[in-house]
Amino acid sequence: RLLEIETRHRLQVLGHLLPPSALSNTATGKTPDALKILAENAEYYESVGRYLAFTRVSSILKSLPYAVTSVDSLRGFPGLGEHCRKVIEEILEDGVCQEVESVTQSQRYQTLTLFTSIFGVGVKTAEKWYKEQHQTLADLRASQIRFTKEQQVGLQYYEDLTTPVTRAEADMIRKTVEEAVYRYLPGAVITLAGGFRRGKETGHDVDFLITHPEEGKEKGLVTKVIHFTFCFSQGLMLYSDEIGNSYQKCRKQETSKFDHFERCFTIVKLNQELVNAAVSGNDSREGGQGAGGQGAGGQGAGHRPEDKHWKAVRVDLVIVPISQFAYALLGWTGSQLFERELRRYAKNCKHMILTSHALYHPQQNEYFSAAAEEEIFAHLELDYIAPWERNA
Ligand code: TTP
Ligand code: MN
Ligand code: MN
Ligand code: MN
Repeated sequence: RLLEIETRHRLQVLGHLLPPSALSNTATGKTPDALKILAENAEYYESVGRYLAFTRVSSILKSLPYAVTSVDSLRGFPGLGEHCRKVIEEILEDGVCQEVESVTQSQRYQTLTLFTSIFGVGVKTAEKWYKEQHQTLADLRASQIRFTKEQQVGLQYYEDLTTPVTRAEADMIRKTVEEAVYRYLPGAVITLAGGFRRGKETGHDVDFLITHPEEGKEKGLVTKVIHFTFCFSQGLMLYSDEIGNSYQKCRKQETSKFDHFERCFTIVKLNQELVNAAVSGNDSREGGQGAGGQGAGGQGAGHRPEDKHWKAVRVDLVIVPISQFAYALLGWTGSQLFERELRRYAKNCKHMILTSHALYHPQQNEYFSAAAEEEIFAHLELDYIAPWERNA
Protein backbone atom coordinates (compact mmCIF):
# COMPACT_ATOMS: atom_id res chain seq x y z
CA ARG A 1 0.00 0.00 0.00
CA LEU A 2 2.80 2.36 0.81
CA LEU A 3 4.25 1.86 -2.60
CA GLU A 4 1.06 3.35 -3.87
CA ILE A 5 1.27 6.47 -1.80
CA GLU A 6 3.96 8.02 -3.92
CA THR A 7 2.10 7.02 -7.03
CA ARG A 8 -1.51 6.79 -5.99
CA HIS A 9 -2.64 9.04 -8.78
CA ARG A 10 -0.83 6.94 -11.34
CA LEU A 11 -2.42 3.73 -10.09
CA GLN A 12 -5.83 5.24 -10.39
CA VAL A 13 -5.16 5.65 -14.07
CA LEU A 14 -4.96 1.88 -14.53
CA GLY A 15 -7.99 0.66 -16.39
CA HIS A 16 -9.17 -2.72 -17.69
CA LEU A 17 -8.74 -4.78 -14.58
CA LEU A 18 -9.87 -8.32 -13.70
CA PRO A 19 -9.53 -10.68 -10.67
CA PRO A 20 -5.95 -11.27 -9.36
CA SER A 21 -5.94 -14.97 -10.29
CA ALA A 22 -5.37 -13.95 -13.89
CA LEU A 23 -1.76 -13.28 -13.01
CA SER A 24 -0.92 -16.41 -11.08
CA ASN A 25 1.35 -18.86 -12.77
CA THR A 26 -1.20 -21.56 -13.39
CA ALA A 27 1.21 -24.07 -14.89
CA THR A 28 3.17 -24.46 -11.65
CA GLY A 29 -0.05 -24.78 -9.71
CA LYS A 30 1.57 -22.84 -6.91
CA THR A 31 0.34 -19.75 -5.14
CA PRO A 32 3.48 -17.61 -5.13
CA ASP A 33 3.21 -15.72 -8.33
CA ALA A 34 5.75 -15.65 -11.10
CA LEU A 35 7.37 -12.39 -10.09
CA LYS A 36 7.81 -13.56 -6.52
CA ILE A 37 9.70 -16.57 -7.83
CA LEU A 38 11.96 -14.37 -9.93
CA ALA A 39 12.47 -12.17 -6.87
CA GLU A 40 13.54 -15.14 -4.77
CA ASN A 41 15.82 -16.35 -7.52
CA ALA A 42 17.45 -12.91 -7.73
CA GLU A 43 17.94 -13.06 -3.97
CA TYR A 44 19.67 -16.41 -4.39
CA TYR A 45 22.10 -14.65 -6.71
CA GLU A 46 22.48 -11.92 -4.10
CA SER A 47 21.10 -9.36 -6.47
CA VAL A 48 19.31 -7.03 -4.06
CA GLY A 49 18.29 -4.57 -6.75
CA ARG A 50 16.56 -7.17 -8.87
CA TYR A 51 15.06 -8.79 -5.79
CA LEU A 52 13.44 -5.49 -4.82
CA ALA A 53 12.34 -4.64 -8.35
CA PHE A 54 10.46 -7.93 -8.75
CA THR A 55 9.12 -7.86 -5.19
CA ARG A 56 7.75 -4.33 -5.50
CA VAL A 57 5.92 -5.02 -8.74
CA SER A 58 4.62 -8.33 -7.40
CA SER A 59 3.38 -6.61 -4.26
CA ILE A 60 1.65 -3.76 -6.06
CA LEU A 61 -0.03 -6.18 -8.46
CA LYS A 62 -1.30 -8.18 -5.50
CA SER A 63 -2.67 -5.08 -3.85
CA LEU A 64 -4.63 -4.03 -6.91
CA PRO A 65 -8.35 -4.62 -6.54
CA TYR A 66 -8.38 -6.23 -9.97
CA ALA A 67 -5.99 -8.27 -12.07
CA VAL A 68 -4.40 -6.96 -15.18
CA THR A 69 -5.52 -8.34 -18.51
CA SER A 70 -3.23 -6.47 -20.85
CA VAL A 71 0.28 -5.11 -20.52
CA ASP A 72 -0.77 -1.95 -22.25
CA SER A 73 -2.99 -1.13 -19.29
CA LEU A 74 0.17 -1.06 -17.16
CA ARG A 75 1.60 2.02 -18.83
CA GLY A 76 2.93 4.30 -16.10
CA PHE A 77 2.80 1.51 -13.52
CA PRO A 78 5.36 2.38 -10.79
CA GLY A 79 8.64 0.51 -11.03
CA LEU A 80 7.56 -1.68 -13.92
CA GLY A 81 10.63 -2.46 -16.02
CA GLU A 82 11.00 -4.27 -19.32
CA HIS A 83 11.71 -7.58 -17.62
CA CYS A 84 8.53 -7.56 -15.52
CA ARG A 85 6.50 -6.44 -18.51
CA LYS A 86 7.76 -9.37 -20.54
CA VAL A 87 6.93 -11.85 -17.78
CA ILE A 88 3.42 -10.48 -17.32
CA GLU A 89 2.81 -10.43 -21.07
CA GLU A 90 3.93 -14.04 -21.47
CA ILE A 91 1.68 -15.21 -18.63
CA LEU A 92 -1.28 -13.31 -19.99
CA GLU A 93 -0.75 -14.89 -23.41
CA ASP A 94 0.41 -18.43 -22.64
CA GLY A 95 -0.58 -18.94 -19.03
CA VAL A 96 3.07 -19.60 -18.18
CA CYS A 97 6.37 -17.81 -18.38
CA GLN A 98 9.25 -19.85 -19.71
CA GLU A 99 11.81 -18.13 -17.53
CA VAL A 100 9.80 -18.78 -14.39
CA GLU A 101 9.33 -22.40 -15.41
CA SER A 102 13.03 -22.97 -15.85
CA VAL A 103 13.79 -21.23 -12.56
CA THR A 104 11.39 -23.41 -10.58
CA GLN A 105 12.73 -26.51 -12.30
CA SER A 106 16.36 -25.67 -11.64
CA GLN A 107 18.16 -27.63 -8.99
CA ARG A 108 19.79 -24.48 -7.69
CA TYR A 109 16.47 -22.73 -7.03
CA GLN A 110 14.94 -25.79 -5.41
CA THR A 111 17.93 -26.46 -3.18
CA LEU A 112 18.36 -22.86 -2.09
CA THR A 113 14.65 -22.60 -1.35
CA LEU A 114 14.87 -25.70 0.81
CA PHE A 115 18.06 -24.70 2.61
CA THR A 116 17.02 -21.10 3.31
CA SER A 117 13.83 -22.45 4.88
CA ILE A 118 16.00 -23.85 7.70
CA PHE A 119 16.19 -21.62 10.78
CA GLY A 120 19.67 -20.08 10.92
CA VAL A 121 20.44 -20.53 7.22
CA GLY A 122 20.74 -17.51 4.93
CA VAL A 123 21.45 -17.29 1.23
CA LYS A 124 25.24 -17.31 1.61
CA THR A 125 25.26 -20.51 3.65
CA ALA A 126 22.67 -22.19 1.45
CA GLU A 127 24.72 -21.38 -1.61
CA LYS A 128 27.88 -22.71 -0.04
CA TRP A 129 26.20 -26.03 0.78
CA TYR A 130 24.68 -26.21 -2.67
CA LYS A 131 28.13 -25.75 -4.20
CA GLU A 132 29.37 -28.55 -1.99
CA GLN A 133 26.85 -30.79 -3.80
CA HIS A 134 24.28 -31.03 -1.01
CA GLN A 135 20.68 -31.07 -2.18
CA THR A 136 18.44 -32.47 0.54
CA LEU A 137 18.04 -32.23 4.31
CA ALA A 138 19.22 -35.83 4.47
CA ASP A 139 22.41 -34.80 2.65
CA LEU A 140 23.01 -32.10 5.24
CA ARG A 141 22.30 -34.38 8.17
CA ALA A 142 24.71 -36.99 6.82
CA SER A 143 27.41 -34.44 6.05
CA GLN A 144 30.47 -33.33 7.98
CA ILE A 145 29.24 -29.73 8.05
CA ARG A 146 29.85 -27.95 11.33
CA PHE A 147 26.45 -26.39 11.98
CA THR A 148 25.88 -23.36 14.17
CA LYS A 149 23.66 -23.83 17.20
CA GLU A 150 20.80 -22.19 15.29
CA GLN A 151 21.21 -24.50 12.32
CA GLN A 152 21.32 -27.54 14.58
CA VAL A 153 17.95 -26.72 16.10
CA GLY A 154 16.71 -25.60 12.69
CA LEU A 155 17.35 -29.08 11.35
CA GLN A 156 16.22 -30.86 14.49
CA TYR A 157 12.82 -29.14 14.55
CA TYR A 158 12.55 -28.56 10.80
CA GLU A 159 9.05 -30.04 10.42
CA ASP A 160 7.59 -28.06 13.31
CA LEU A 161 9.27 -24.81 12.37
CA THR A 162 8.04 -24.94 8.78
CA THR A 163 4.47 -25.70 9.86
CA PRO A 164 2.58 -22.40 10.09
CA VAL A 165 1.83 -21.09 13.57
CA THR A 166 -1.89 -20.53 14.08
CA ARG A 167 -3.52 -17.66 15.92
CA ALA A 168 -4.76 -20.05 18.61
CA GLU A 169 -1.16 -21.15 19.13
CA ALA A 170 0.00 -17.53 19.26
CA ASP A 171 -2.65 -16.79 21.90
CA MET A 172 -1.47 -19.72 24.00
CA ILE A 173 2.15 -18.59 23.77
CA ARG A 174 1.06 -15.14 24.79
CA LYS A 175 -0.35 -16.56 28.04
CA THR A 176 2.96 -18.23 28.80
CA VAL A 177 4.92 -15.08 28.08
CA GLU A 178 2.54 -13.05 30.24
CA GLU A 179 2.93 -15.41 33.16
CA ALA A 180 6.70 -15.31 32.97
CA VAL A 181 6.89 -11.54 32.56
CA TYR A 182 4.24 -10.49 35.12
CA ARG A 183 5.87 -12.59 37.76
CA TYR A 184 8.92 -10.36 37.63
CA LEU A 185 7.53 -7.14 36.28
CA PRO A 186 3.82 -6.88 37.11
CA GLY A 187 3.24 -3.56 35.33
CA ALA A 188 4.73 -4.72 32.05
CA VAL A 189 2.78 -4.34 28.82
CA ILE A 190 2.99 -7.13 26.26
CA THR A 191 2.01 -6.49 22.66
CA LEU A 192 1.67 -8.97 19.81
CA ALA A 193 3.45 -7.57 16.74
CA GLY A 194 4.53 -9.07 13.39
CA GLY A 195 2.15 -10.70 10.94
CA PHE A 196 -0.49 -11.51 13.56
CA ARG A 197 -0.88 -7.81 14.33
CA ARG A 198 -1.44 -7.28 10.62
CA GLY A 199 -4.38 -9.65 10.88
CA LYS A 200 -2.71 -12.69 9.31
CA GLU A 201 -4.24 -15.98 10.45
CA THR A 202 -0.91 -17.82 10.48
CA GLY A 203 2.75 -16.91 10.74
CA HIS A 204 6.22 -18.40 10.74
CA ASP A 205 6.79 -17.18 14.29
CA VAL A 206 5.21 -15.08 17.05
CA ASP A 207 6.61 -11.62 17.80
CA PHE A 208 6.13 -9.86 21.14
CA LEU A 209 7.14 -6.41 22.29
CA ILE A 210 7.46 -5.94 26.03
CA THR A 211 7.60 -2.54 27.66
CA HIS A 212 6.86 -0.85 31.00
CA PRO A 213 5.17 2.53 31.55
CA GLU A 214 8.07 3.58 33.74
CA GLU A 215 11.17 3.85 31.56
CA GLY A 216 14.06 1.75 32.78
CA LYS A 217 11.96 -0.87 34.59
CA GLU A 218 12.09 -3.04 31.49
CA LYS A 219 15.89 -3.26 31.55
CA GLY A 220 17.36 -6.71 31.87
CA LEU A 221 14.02 -8.49 31.55
CA VAL A 222 15.17 -10.89 28.89
CA THR A 223 18.38 -12.03 30.50
CA LYS A 224 17.27 -12.02 34.10
CA VAL A 225 13.65 -13.07 33.97
CA ILE A 226 12.59 -14.89 30.88
CA HIS A 227 15.75 -16.85 30.78
CA PHE A 228 15.31 -18.30 34.24
CA THR A 229 11.57 -18.97 34.40
CA PHE A 230 10.39 -19.56 30.93
CA CYS A 231 13.60 -21.30 29.85
CA PHE A 232 15.19 -23.53 32.36
CA SER A 233 12.92 -24.17 35.29
CA GLN A 234 9.99 -25.32 33.20
CA GLY A 235 11.90 -26.76 30.28
CA LEU A 236 9.86 -24.75 27.83
CA MET A 237 12.76 -23.25 25.96
CA LEU A 238 14.31 -25.38 23.26
CA TYR A 239 16.61 -22.65 22.03
CA SER A 240 17.33 -19.05 22.90
CA ASP A 241 19.66 -16.38 21.65
CA GLU A 242 19.72 -13.30 23.83
CA ILE A 243 21.16 -9.92 23.10
CA GLY A 244 21.38 -6.93 25.43
CA ASN A 245 20.34 -3.39 24.53
CA SER A 246 22.99 -1.47 22.65
CA TYR A 247 21.07 1.59 21.54
CA GLN A 248 22.66 5.00 21.64
CA LYS A 249 21.40 8.07 19.89
CA CYS A 250 24.01 8.58 17.23
CA ARG A 251 24.20 8.93 13.51
CA LYS A 252 25.95 5.64 13.02
CA GLN A 253 23.21 3.64 14.72
CA GLU A 254 20.40 5.46 12.97
CA THR A 255 21.81 4.31 9.69
CA SER A 256 22.50 0.73 10.71
CA LYS A 257 20.20 -1.91 9.33
CA PHE A 258 19.56 -3.67 12.61
CA ASP A 259 17.90 -2.47 15.73
CA HIS A 260 19.55 -2.44 19.13
CA PHE A 261 16.88 -3.57 21.56
CA GLU A 262 17.41 -6.08 24.28
CA ARG A 263 15.82 -9.13 22.74
CA CYS A 264 15.64 -12.86 22.61
CA PHE A 265 15.06 -15.05 19.58
CA THR A 266 13.73 -18.33 20.90
CA ILE A 267 12.19 -21.64 20.05
CA VAL A 268 9.64 -22.72 22.63
CA LYS A 269 7.88 -25.97 23.28
CA LEU A 270 4.16 -25.43 22.81
CA ASN A 271 1.76 -27.91 24.37
CA GLN A 272 -0.68 -28.64 21.56
CA GLU A 273 -3.15 -30.43 23.80
CA LEU A 274 -3.71 -27.17 25.66
CA VAL A 275 -4.17 -25.35 22.36
CA ASN A 276 -6.70 -27.92 21.18
CA ALA A 277 -8.54 -27.72 24.49
CA ALA A 278 -8.65 -23.93 24.28
CA VAL A 279 -9.89 -24.04 20.69
CA SER A 280 -12.69 -26.48 21.52
CA GLY A 281 -13.66 -24.33 24.49
CA ASN A 282 -12.67 -26.94 27.07
CA ASP A 283 -9.75 -25.08 28.50
CA SER A 284 -9.59 -26.76 31.89
CA ARG A 285 -6.18 -25.54 32.93
CA GLU A 286 -6.10 -23.42 36.05
CA GLY A 287 -3.34 -20.90 36.11
CA GLY A 288 -0.84 -23.39 34.78
CA GLN A 289 1.67 -22.56 32.11
CA GLY A 290 0.22 -22.18 28.67
CA ALA A 291 2.97 -23.82 26.72
CA GLY A 292 5.19 -26.80 27.29
CA GLY A 293 4.93 -30.52 27.63
CA GLN A 294 5.99 -32.74 30.48
CA GLY A 295 9.53 -32.83 29.23
CA ALA A 296 9.11 -36.21 27.56
CA GLY A 297 10.02 -36.76 23.96
CA GLY A 298 12.39 -33.83 23.96
CA GLN A 299 15.01 -35.59 21.90
CA GLY A 300 14.61 -35.38 18.15
CA ALA A 301 11.45 -33.87 16.77
CA GLY A 302 9.28 -36.31 14.89
CA HIS A 303 10.97 -39.29 16.48
CA ARG A 304 7.69 -40.81 17.67
CA PRO A 305 5.05 -38.47 16.32
CA GLU A 306 2.12 -40.29 17.93
CA ASP A 307 3.57 -39.49 21.37
CA LYS A 308 4.58 -35.98 20.55
CA HIS A 309 2.01 -33.64 21.99
CA TRP A 310 4.04 -30.50 21.59
CA LYS A 311 5.28 -28.36 18.76
CA ALA A 312 8.44 -26.29 18.45
CA VAL A 313 7.53 -22.66 17.71
CA ARG A 314 9.74 -19.66 16.98
CA VAL A 315 9.06 -16.75 19.34
CA ASP A 316 10.73 -13.34 19.25
CA LEU A 317 10.72 -11.26 22.43
CA VAL A 318 11.79 -7.65 22.20
CA ILE A 319 12.24 -5.45 25.28
CA VAL A 320 11.46 -1.83 24.49
CA PRO A 321 11.90 1.36 26.54
CA ILE A 322 8.54 3.14 26.57
CA SER A 323 9.91 6.28 24.90
CA GLN A 324 10.76 4.23 21.78
CA PHE A 325 7.70 2.01 21.88
CA ALA A 326 5.75 3.57 19.00
CA TYR A 327 8.78 3.23 16.72
CA ALA A 328 9.43 -0.32 17.83
CA LEU A 329 5.80 -1.25 17.25
CA LEU A 330 5.85 0.26 13.78
CA GLY A 331 9.16 -1.45 12.98
CA TRP A 332 8.16 -4.86 14.32
CA THR A 333 4.71 -4.97 12.80
CA GLY A 334 6.10 -5.27 9.26
CA SER A 335 5.66 -6.50 6.66
CA GLN A 336 9.30 -6.43 5.74
CA LEU A 337 8.58 -4.85 2.39
CA PHE A 338 6.29 -2.28 4.00
CA GLU A 339 9.05 -1.31 6.47
CA ARG A 340 11.56 -1.09 3.69
CA GLU A 341 9.34 1.14 1.60
CA LEU A 342 8.39 3.32 4.55
CA ARG A 343 12.04 3.89 5.38
CA ARG A 344 12.82 4.57 1.76
CA TYR A 345 10.01 7.09 1.64
CA ALA A 346 11.25 8.79 4.84
CA LYS A 347 14.75 9.03 3.42
CA ASN A 348 14.05 10.05 -0.16
CA CYS A 349 10.99 12.19 0.30
CA LYS A 350 11.47 13.60 3.80
CA HIS A 351 15.25 13.43 4.28
CA MET A 352 14.67 11.65 7.56
CA ILE A 353 15.96 8.40 8.94
CA LEU A 354 13.33 6.04 10.31
CA THR A 355 14.33 3.08 12.49
CA SER A 356 12.64 0.93 15.13
CA HIS A 357 14.08 3.36 17.69
CA ALA A 358 13.51 6.81 16.31
CA LEU A 359 12.80 9.23 13.51
CA TYR A 360 15.78 11.46 12.93
CA HIS A 361 16.44 14.45 10.72
CA PRO A 362 20.21 14.56 10.14
CA GLN A 363 20.39 18.05 8.60
CA GLN A 364 18.43 19.57 11.48
CA ASN A 365 19.93 17.11 13.96
CA GLU A 366 16.45 16.61 15.32
CA TYR A 367 14.68 13.62 16.85
CA PHE A 368 10.89 13.38 16.65
CA SER A 369 9.17 11.87 19.64
CA ALA A 370 6.04 9.79 19.16
CA ALA A 371 3.72 8.24 21.71
CA ALA A 372 1.76 6.29 19.09
CA GLU A 373 2.19 5.06 15.53
CA GLU A 374 -0.26 7.71 14.33
CA GLU A 375 2.21 10.41 15.34
CA ILE A 376 4.99 8.83 13.29
CA PHE A 377 2.86 8.84 10.16
CA ALA A 378 1.98 12.46 10.95
CA HIS A 379 5.69 13.37 11.25
CA LEU A 380 6.15 11.82 7.82
CA GLU A 381 3.13 13.70 6.51
CA LEU A 382 1.42 10.48 5.55
CA ASP A 383 -2.14 9.37 6.21
CA TYR A 384 -2.25 6.77 8.95
CA ILE A 385 -1.98 3.23 7.63
CA ALA A 386 -3.58 0.61 9.88
CA PRO A 387 -1.63 -2.62 10.61
CA TRP A 388 -3.91 -4.77 8.46
CA GLU A 389 -3.18 -2.48 5.53
CA ARG A 390 0.56 -3.10 5.84
CA ASN A 391 0.64 -6.56 4.25
CA ALA A 392 2.77 -5.36 1.34
P1 TTP B 1 9.05 -11.47 10.96
O1 TTP B 1 8.60 -12.14 12.20
O2 TTP B 1 10.24 -12.04 10.31
O3 TTP B 1 7.90 -11.43 9.86
P2 TTP B 1 6.34 -11.32 9.96
O4 TTP B 1 5.88 -11.38 11.38
O5 TTP B 1 5.94 -10.13 9.17
O6 TTP B 1 5.84 -12.57 9.16
P3 TTP B 1 5.65 -14.07 9.73
O7 TTP B 1 4.19 -14.20 9.97
O8 TTP B 1 6.14 -14.94 8.65
O9 TTP B 1 6.46 -14.19 10.97
O10 TTP B 1 9.37 -9.95 11.25
C1 TTP B 1 8.42 -9.05 11.79
C2 TTP B 1 8.93 -7.65 11.64
O11 TTP B 1 10.00 -7.41 12.54
C3 TTP B 1 9.47 -7.36 10.26
O12 TTP B 1 8.88 -6.21 9.74
C4 TTP B 1 10.90 -7.09 10.44
C5 TTP B 1 11.01 -6.71 11.88
N1 TTP B 1 12.31 -7.08 12.46
C6 TTP B 1 13.07 -6.06 12.99
O13 TTP B 1 12.68 -4.88 12.98
N2 TTP B 1 14.28 -6.40 13.52
C7 TTP B 1 14.75 -7.67 13.54
O14 TTP B 1 15.86 -7.92 14.04
C8 TTP B 1 13.92 -8.71 12.98
C9 TTP B 1 14.36 -10.13 12.96
C10 TTP B 1 12.71 -8.36 12.45
MN1 MN C 1 6.62 -12.84 12.70
MN1 MN D 1 8.87 -14.03 8.18
MN1 MN E 1 9.94 -12.53 13.99
